Amino acid sequence: MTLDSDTYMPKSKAPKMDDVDYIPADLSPEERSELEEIRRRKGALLLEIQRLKEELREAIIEVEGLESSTDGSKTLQKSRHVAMGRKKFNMDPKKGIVFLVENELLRHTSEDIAQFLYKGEGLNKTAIGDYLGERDDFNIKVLQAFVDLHEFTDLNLVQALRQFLWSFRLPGEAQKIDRMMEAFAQRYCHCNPGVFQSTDTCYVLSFSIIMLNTSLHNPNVRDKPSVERFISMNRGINDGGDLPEDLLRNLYDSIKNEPFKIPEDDGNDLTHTFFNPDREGWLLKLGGRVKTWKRRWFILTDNCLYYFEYTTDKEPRGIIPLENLSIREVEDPRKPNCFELYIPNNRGQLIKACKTEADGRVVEGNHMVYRISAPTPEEKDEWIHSIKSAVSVDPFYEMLAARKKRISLKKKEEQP
Ligand code: 4IP
Repeated sequence: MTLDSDTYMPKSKAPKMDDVDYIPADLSPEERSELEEIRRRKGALLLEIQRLKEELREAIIEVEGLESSTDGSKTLQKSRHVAMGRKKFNMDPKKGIVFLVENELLRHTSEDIAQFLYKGEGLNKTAIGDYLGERDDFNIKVLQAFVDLHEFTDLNLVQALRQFLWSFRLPGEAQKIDRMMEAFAQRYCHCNPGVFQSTDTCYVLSFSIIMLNTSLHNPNVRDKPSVERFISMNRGINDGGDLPEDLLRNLYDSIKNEPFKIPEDDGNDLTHTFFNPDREGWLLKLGGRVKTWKRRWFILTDNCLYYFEYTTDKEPRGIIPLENLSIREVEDPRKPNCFELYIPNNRGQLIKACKTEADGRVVEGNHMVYRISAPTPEEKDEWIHSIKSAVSVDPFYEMLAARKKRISLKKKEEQP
């Protein structure tokens, strides 16, 4: 049993000094009243402590509220800045990045910027493509880091291209495309060692696939390549050898079943305009010493303009290679929606072309300009756009050709 230290009575039973009613019997009347006074003041103090505690609690709640609202406004301000940075980026990618870095919302490292572009939240894919396509060393590092964020392991080339071409929009400039596709091919080969003999093979096949996508899914292209044609188009690209037929068949089927999804921020689908500007339709062509307008079926393909008398004709009446030609809109007093093919800075040269005479002989063309009239202003614009794209595609085909040459040279070097 434990005893109360004050009264030496069993603890449970011992009256306590704290008990409001307890007054020891041996106290004098003065001591009693003093005790009562102490108890009264003690009660008052306890009440005061209680009140202070309440007050303190309220103050803490208030301070916490204040702190969280400061945090809230900081967060709000930060997200406003981020949104502003994104807007700036979409208008001018470089300025957008500078803004985000200056406001400490983004670190100026190629990895951090690549992450930001890869997440792409609120970013225009054309702007991402523009930034990644820039030529300076830092942007090239960002491009590298960006491409390295893509995981291509165990994906076939079409699946990898789907992922890659969806993450930004390829810019229209050949050099930029070259850098990006080179980075893609390197990354793909790194993730999938042994699939291709070299990154050149992967690069060339990637373009072959992108062009196949256009040919198969662009309604302007009538002549849809068969799988056999696709296979034969890619003969010898595996460092001189052929790629396995099964692989090419799989890639072909994959594209045939599902076209590439290409970001279309500005309403244009790059693969339809840049890679393959093919188009066909009826146009009027002005010809002859005595000028006459002839209705001809025009086909734009392989960087050439072919014209036929009938859509079913096997042989064209004329072929105009577009290399070195320019195109301009012109007003004609007799026909609407006119445009002209011409040689820039021409000093009396004829446009290189050929045509079939009435007796079947094929002769050189004799035009300084080809004046053409489209049925509607819209068709005129579309033809001009397609022909311009066909002309601008040139450096790009040269680059592809250079790769192919490299592959065949390698093969020759390897031969004893
Ligand atoms: C012909 O007029 C056609 O306009 C030809 O166009 C044209 O050749 C001839 O030019 C022109 O004389 P007629 O049919 O009235 O004879 P197409 O070949 O489309 O029929 P181009 O060079 O425009 O094709 P010349 O320069 O060959 O006379």
